[in-house]
Formats: sequence, structure tokens, C-alpha cells
Amino acid sequence: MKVLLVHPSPLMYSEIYLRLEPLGLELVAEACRKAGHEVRILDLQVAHQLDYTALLESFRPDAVGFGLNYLANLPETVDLCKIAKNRLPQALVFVGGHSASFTAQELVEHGEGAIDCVLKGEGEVSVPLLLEVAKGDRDALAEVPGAVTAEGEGAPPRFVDSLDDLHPARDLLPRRRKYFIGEFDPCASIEFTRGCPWDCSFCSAWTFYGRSYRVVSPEKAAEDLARVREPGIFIVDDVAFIRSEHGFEIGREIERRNIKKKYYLETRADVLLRNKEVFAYWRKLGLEYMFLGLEAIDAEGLERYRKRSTLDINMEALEYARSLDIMVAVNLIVDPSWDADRFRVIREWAQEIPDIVHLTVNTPYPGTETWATEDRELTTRDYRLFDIQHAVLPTTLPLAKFYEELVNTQKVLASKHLGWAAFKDALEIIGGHLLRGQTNFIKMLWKFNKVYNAERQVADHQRPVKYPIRLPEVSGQTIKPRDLYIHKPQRVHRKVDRDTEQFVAATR
Ligand code: B12
Ligand code: SF4
Repeated sequence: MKVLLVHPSPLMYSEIYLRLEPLGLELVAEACRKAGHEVRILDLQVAHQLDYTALLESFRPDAVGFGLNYLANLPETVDLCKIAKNRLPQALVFVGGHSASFTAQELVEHGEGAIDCVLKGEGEVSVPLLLEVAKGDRDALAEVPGAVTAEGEGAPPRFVDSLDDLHPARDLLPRRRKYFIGEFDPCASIEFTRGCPWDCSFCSAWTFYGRSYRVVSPEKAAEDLARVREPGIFIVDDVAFIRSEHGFEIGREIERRNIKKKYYLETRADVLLRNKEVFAYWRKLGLEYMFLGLEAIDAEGLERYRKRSTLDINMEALEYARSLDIMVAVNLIVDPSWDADRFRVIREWAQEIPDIVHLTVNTPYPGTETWATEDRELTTRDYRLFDIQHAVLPTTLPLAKFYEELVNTQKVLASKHLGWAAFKDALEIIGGHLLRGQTNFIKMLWKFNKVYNAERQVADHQRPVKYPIRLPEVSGQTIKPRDLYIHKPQRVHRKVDRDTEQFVAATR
């Protein structure tokens, strides 16, 4: 079959700071190729909708699949499905990915017949199965594990047998030079582990994978890395190096193969402090940037998000990362209830520290505990506003004033690392980029005002809503984790050793 896989457009955050390859879609693409299909990927983060319609006409796929990881992309994805169905009525149209999994039934409804199937969970096993079934009997799609159709729902989705069997089809993305994160320009992505053993209330990474945690073998990880041409690497793991031994083993393989790259990873403050040696070792291998989700700078906030970390741990972790000369980007969650004073405290704190500080707005997402337990009512039913840069819960300040405070605070934080200040500090790096024809990073330095703008954000709330989000069934209630899981937990997929189990348990 001819298969086209599509990733929707970038969201606000990716318009400035980064734009990364759609690794999940590349893995699904390779699984389809292995099953004998002819596959193309179109990434609308770096292509235009006109490219999409042109490709539908020229390639004339038998199946069109969409990767919907981000809830805010849902309306765009539904519209793209309708375009595909309209132009190619015989083609199988299906959607999968993180957010699609938590909104499967409503997606099918919004599709009004244009979406044949939503596939929940990991796509590497289910997509080739779906294509196989579709070749025979279109009425049998709901029999595929993880499938949701207008007619019904299949068995729960299946985990892939081993992460070592997977290969991303990186060659299917012709515009690879467009992917970057900060000064890593260009940058590729890699996966060393999948899942997270914690259970933060605002997060759906753990509910998607049934709180499992799986690892790629060190040999396979290094092999994949050796194939990557880009000098910068973003490690997509939710929490890097939870098991320090795994980090050391991958590192040794990298040394053995003499692979020289620069790395950006994401981890937790308590993991960094517990496994200091592995991060110090990776610093020598090329680890330059680290993203730490601190979430709050007060104890009350940490408690609310059930981050299971303390203020002291967070600050000590920051100190430790700085001592290794790693640039840290921290994330703090802004609650819509904040007043001007809370924003002022954040501005003052952020200006005193050398690190990059990002702000995201507390947003309940389908698939999280907060979605079911939040007792404040949503102020909007527009999926597009669920991008953690907009307020979807009632603001204490008038909405326009809230965005003014938010954007002004972001501007103060960004001024440390964007514009002329950053340009002067990074002259040598920029020179190197320009010599290689890479301009993503230099463009990023002056984009802030164009993208972050309080008036634009207020205006975003006035747009007509074509597809209203389905509201949580009962809000303000307690919820059992198993009711949220996409993949049902399996002991065999919980690859954390005993010590780590105890460590995770102790933070719970
Ligand atoms: C790496 C990552 C990023 C990267 C890379 C994004 C990219 N281009 O792919 C960066 C740093 C850029 C990023 C940014 C953001 N992210 Co992010 N990100 C992640 C993270 C940690 C891992 C994603 C990943 O690559 N996993 C590895 C690959 C292999 O898995 P995958 O993509 O999920 O694909 C698998 C399945 O989903 C499925 N699948 C995927 N596509 C398809 C298609 C079909 C047809 C099928 C059947 C299946 C299928 O099969 C794949 C293989 O198993 C996830 C958390 C998580 N664990 O999922 C958050 C996550 C997806 N991000 C999130 C958010 C909120 C954001 C931002 C909005 C944050 C911000 N500050 O603004 C931005 C917006 C990005 C944008 N689109 O413009 C949320 C999404 C919440 C939601 N429900 O919408 C998540 C879930 C994090 C969280 N804790 O809540 N992100
Ligand atoms: S530690 Fe990170 S990935 Fe894991 S549940 Fe918490 S926020 Fe999600």
C-alpha cells in the first residue's frame, strides 16, 4: 500500500525555541516499510498545507495517517482528515499518537465520517496490522488492538515486544536541517527509554504507558546514534538516566565507537542528585543542556502538582548542574489564579539566577488526573488553547491583564538568552552555523515579540470554535490510575531495578 504519514503544524513554543523531528511518526513509518508498504512522511512543522494537498494529488496514497501528540493540534488534524477523505474517498484515514489516544471517540465524532479509525497507544505494532486488515475488510478495522471506529472499539493496544526492534525512518524527512533546539542547529532526536515510573497529577506520560518503563539496550542505542548525522542530539526520554547503570553503559558504547555529539536531555531534580556520577560522565561525553521540570518555587506548588520533590532538592540540583557547567533550562507552572505579585516574585527570582526559565500555564489535559479532579470549570472548549501557553481555567486577573503579566514575565526571562545579549555571547557559534548554512538559531534570537504577544493571546480566545472539546465526565472526583491507562500495566515492562523501585517509592 502507499502510505502517507502526516505531523501537524508547530505550536507557539516551537515557533521560537525549538523544532524537533517527529520521532514517533518515523518509528511508525519504518514499521510500515518493514511490512512492505511504500511510505512518505510530511511534517507540517516545516512544510506548508499546500505541500499536503499537492502530495495527496501526486502520491495518491491508499492510506493517510496522522500523528496527534498535541491536543492543541486536534482541530487542524480533523480538518486535514476531511481534506484527505474529500480528495481520496477510497483512502483509509486514521489518526494516532499521544493525544489521539485520550480523545479517540470524540475524534471519530468530529471527523463526521472522514476518520475511519483512531489507533490508541504505540503505533509500531498496530499500524501495520491496521493496513493489513484494511486491505481485506474495511468493516473489520475495530478488531485491531487499540482501534476505535464509529462502529466500536478493539482490544487494548499492544506494547512493542522490544524497543531494540525499532528503527526510525529518519531518511524520510528531507528537510532535516530545519530541526534545531537553541544553539543545537541542526539537531536530531533519539530515544533511550520509554515511559516514566512516577505519577505527577498534571502529566499523561505515565498514564499513556501504564506506568511502565522500558529501556533500549546500550548497543542498540549507540548503533542508532552512530547513524545520526546531526551534531546536536535531543534525548526525548521523559526522565533521563533514572537507572544510572543504563546511562553508563550507553556512554561506554559511545566511547567505544568514538561518537562525538552534543546532548540535550530532560530529567528530574531528584534523579540528578541521586545519580550525580552518570551526569558528570555524560558532561564529558558532550552533555551541554539539561531541562529540569521544577514546576514551582514554593512548597505549596510542588505539593499541588504531586511532583514529589522538595524545594531544597530542586535548588541543590540546580547548583549541581551549574557546577558541571551544564546550561539548565527550568520550567515553572503558572496557575491562572496568579495575581501580579506572584508574577513579580518569579521575575525577581529568575533574574537572580543564570539559568533559562520557561513558564507554562497550568492546563488540565485529558488523560491526566487533573483532568478528572480539577474542580474549577474550563473557560473554553477550544482545543487550540490547550497548549500550556493559554489560560483555559478562570484567571483571577482580568484575562487581558493575566496575559500582559505572563508575556511581560516571559519577556524578562527571555531577554537573558535571546536578542543582542545572546548574539554577543554566541558569536562564534553563530559564525559556525552560518558557514554551514544553518539559520534556525540566529532567527530564534529575534522572534520573541512576533510570537509572544498579550493581544494575540487574548484574540485567540475570540476565535470561533468549530470542534468543541468533550468536557470531563465528572469533575472534582478522585480517580483510580487504572481508569486512565492507555496501555495496561504489565510487570514485564517495568524495567526499573529494585533500588530504583525503592527510590521512586520513597518519593511517593
Ligand atoms: C520529546 C517531547 C517534545 C519535544 C519533541 C516534539 C516532537 N516534535 O516530536 C519538544 C521538546 C519539542 C516538545 C515540545 C512540546 N511538548 Co512535548 N513531549 C515530548 C515527550 C517528552 C516525548 C515525545 C516523544 O518523542 N516520544 C518518543 C516517541 C517515540 O513517542 P511518540 O511521539 O509518543 O510516538 C509513539 C505514539 O504516540 C504513537 N504514535 C505517534 N504518532 C502516531 C501516528 C499514528 C497514526 C499512530 C497510530 C500512532 C502514533 O506511536 C509512536 C511510537 O510508539 C512527550 C511525553 C511523552 N512521553 O509522550 C511530551 C508531550 C507530548 N509534550 C507535551 C507538550 C504540552 C509540549 C508543548 C506544548 C510544551 C510547551 N512548552 O509548549 C510543546 C509543543 C511542541 C509542538 N508540537 O510544537 C505534552 C502533550 C500534552 C497534550 N496532551 O497535548 C506531553 C505528553 C508531555 C506531558 N508531560 O504532558 N515535546
Ligand atoms: S516525572 Fe515527568 S514524565 Fe514522569 S510523571 Fe512526572 S512530569 Fe510526567
